[in-house]
Amino acid sequence: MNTAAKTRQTRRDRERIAWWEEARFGMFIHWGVYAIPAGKWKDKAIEGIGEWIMRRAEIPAEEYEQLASQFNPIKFDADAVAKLARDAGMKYLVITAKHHDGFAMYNSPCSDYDIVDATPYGKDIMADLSKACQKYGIRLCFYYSQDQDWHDPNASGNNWDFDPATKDFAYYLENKAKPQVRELLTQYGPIGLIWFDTPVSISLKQSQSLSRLVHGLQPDCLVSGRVGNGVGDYGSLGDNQIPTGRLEGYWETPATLNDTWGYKTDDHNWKSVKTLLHLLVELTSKGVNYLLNIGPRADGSVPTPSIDRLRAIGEWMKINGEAIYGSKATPYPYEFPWGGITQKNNRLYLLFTRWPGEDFILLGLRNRVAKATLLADKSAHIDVSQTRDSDCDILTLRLPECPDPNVSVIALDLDGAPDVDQTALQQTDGSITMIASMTNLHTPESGTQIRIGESGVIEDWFDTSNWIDCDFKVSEPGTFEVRVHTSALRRAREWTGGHEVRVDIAGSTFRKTITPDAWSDSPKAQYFPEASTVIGQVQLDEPGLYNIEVRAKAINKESRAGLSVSAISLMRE
Ligand code: JFZ
Repeated sequence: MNTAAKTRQTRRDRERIAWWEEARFGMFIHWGVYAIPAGKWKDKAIEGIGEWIMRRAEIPAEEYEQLASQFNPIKFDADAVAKLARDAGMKYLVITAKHHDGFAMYNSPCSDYDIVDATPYGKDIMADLSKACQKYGIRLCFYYSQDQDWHDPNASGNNWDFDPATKDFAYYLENKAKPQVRELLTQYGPIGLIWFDTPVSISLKQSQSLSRLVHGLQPDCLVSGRVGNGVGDYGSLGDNQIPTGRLEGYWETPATLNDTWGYKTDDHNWKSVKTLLHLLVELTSKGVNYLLNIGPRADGSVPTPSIDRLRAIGEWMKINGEAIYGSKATPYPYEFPWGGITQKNNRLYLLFTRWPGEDFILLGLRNRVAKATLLADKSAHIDVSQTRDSDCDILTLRLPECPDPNVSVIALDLDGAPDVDQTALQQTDGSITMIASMTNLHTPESGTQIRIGESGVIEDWFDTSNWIDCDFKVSEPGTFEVRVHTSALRRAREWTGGHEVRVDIAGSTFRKTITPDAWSDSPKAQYFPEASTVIGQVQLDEPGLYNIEVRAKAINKESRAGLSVSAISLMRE
């Protein structure tokens, strides 16, 4: 069962997740003794994310654990960290209690390998953080690596010190992981969620037993989907992953401010405030929580670029937060190049990452719009006019000057719940976009069946007897360039093409090899590359409803992703 498909919820499930759905935006904190090497080991730069240095450099556990004796974060200020989360507009805070390196960043009675017993600092930062979070109204949550533990011979992940053949994961689970989860849920007051991670060895029964343990100790505490095996109260997308189109169910994306979770001296690749706000729009408009990470240094201080960015987001949230908190995903089945849409009660929020200029047209909204309000300047006048043309509803807004070069928000008061045409309509720029979740999937009785994966992209297309089709509506006829878009997936981050497709549209048939004619520069493609392949040009002479079919004539056997179609697009020339 896919966690996110957990739409078959009990009333208890709905009660438990209500605060999290309202929150929409949280702080992740990756902090541990790995902040001491900070990406370097014996003067050598170690590739990859900072908290993985023990594994990437295959540091013997006996050597790595000496770091604890150097860990003395006298600059750590729990109050300042919780206040930073509050000032950023974040409503929950997830901190690494025990990451894959096995070191407990809290007072763990069941292990001496912890911040109180093994470091000169000797204080329990989680006790301080618990008080500070209560003071600022932030829900305290813990990240716990329940499967990988490179300090323990019975956990997964450390094959350079321990023989995998002798591991007894059940022993580890019962004698370290569960006791520590129990400690976290009994020592620090109410906990919002336990963020489990990398379920590599854990069985379904073991994932279920962990979830029962959490709910048994704190019934209101959520369990993240990375507890494994489709268990959990919500789903975790891949790191920094943005889905294609809106998602059903409950999802969260963990994301970095630069490219590492744990602090690295040399990672200065900080995302701009504009990019971070665009990511917030991308995720919230698709119904996905944004869990944005900071990585404190070994001395406990928080890098200034992190602080500056989070404070700037907080300033934006003060003005526009109503479009984020408690909002639900867009009622539209496709995406827009100008930004994203959220909805709450009988309001639509248009979050512009690109200001359209004087006139803005939105198609397919059947509601009457009573009022349009610019959140950054509620006194600004916005002319609203609505017409209908060739059975398509047209909303036109006459816009004021753009108030915020990063993201500006317009709220539309509707005459009822949003009612939107679900057809792929031709937009004012001539484009028509059919994202994967809008297509009809045709699967064979036997063989691998295609499906819409957790990130909204078609997955498991390895069998040529699968095919897809989609209707779309043309309002301005002409010659259209047809493209098929394919994306990397969580399980196959490298984009692969080489598949042979056949496309049938308006009586024309095209055959093409999937190659990257263009790469997407959208935020979602930063960590998961997406390419489009030009299929050909087609003449559509009449306005009206059309259909397009895509078949696979050959699948590249080298590809782990298969024919991972994310969208089909037409652009009028
Ligand atoms: C995991 C950790 O290994 C990492 O150190 C960090 O804590 C991150 C938030 O979570 O990394 C993952 C786990 C799962 C995926 C990617 C990175 N995934 O499923 O794509």
